[in-house]
Amino acid sequence: MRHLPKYLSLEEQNQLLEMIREITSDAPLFIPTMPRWGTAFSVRMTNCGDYGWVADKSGYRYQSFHPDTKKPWPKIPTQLLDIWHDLVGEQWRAEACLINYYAPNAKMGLHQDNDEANFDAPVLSISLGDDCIFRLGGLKRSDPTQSFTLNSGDIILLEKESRLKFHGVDRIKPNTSMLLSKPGRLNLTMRVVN
Ligand SMILES: O=C(O)CCC(=O)C(=O)O
Ligand SMILES: [Mn+2]
Repeated sequence: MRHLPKYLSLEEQNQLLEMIREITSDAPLFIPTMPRWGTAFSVRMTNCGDYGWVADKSGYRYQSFHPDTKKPWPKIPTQLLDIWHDLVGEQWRAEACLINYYAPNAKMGLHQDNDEANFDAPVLSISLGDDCIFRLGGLKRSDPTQSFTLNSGDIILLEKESRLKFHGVDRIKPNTSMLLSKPGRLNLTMRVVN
């Protein structure tokens, strides 16, 4: 896994925040639920791009429209596509950008990103707002894991051998950043879907 600490300046982070506000006014955060049991995630989500990742009783999948409004997802803003191209190159086109919002008590269990058709393309993930404890494991759920802090403006890339590594967010460290107007964290995860 590639970790680029403080990749984004404060100005760039604020620009992204403004774009996220516009996206969420068109495509509001929704509450994803676990397949089968219907238990709610602690994270709130929305998306932009050709496809968005959703989770509900019927499963985990990508779809081209918001699960509540049924409207197509907003486009991925140019600034985000520029970051993608700077780090990933021109070979791949980002088709989906998942936006995760973590309130102070939210977390994300250990999982693989494997709902995409192709694992050759990297996954690019941006952290904004409060720090979090990120956990990275191996290719098997039972492999040893290590944890480290992600700060606002950090980018990580799951690529090559690390593309399918298990990962998750143990917890948020509230009030470690002043970027958002209230405690919490935003994560933007860009992926190639098809
Ligand atoms: O919030 C993060 O840093 C990770 C999010 C994530 O792994 C995902 O949405 O698949
Ligand atoms: Mn993930």
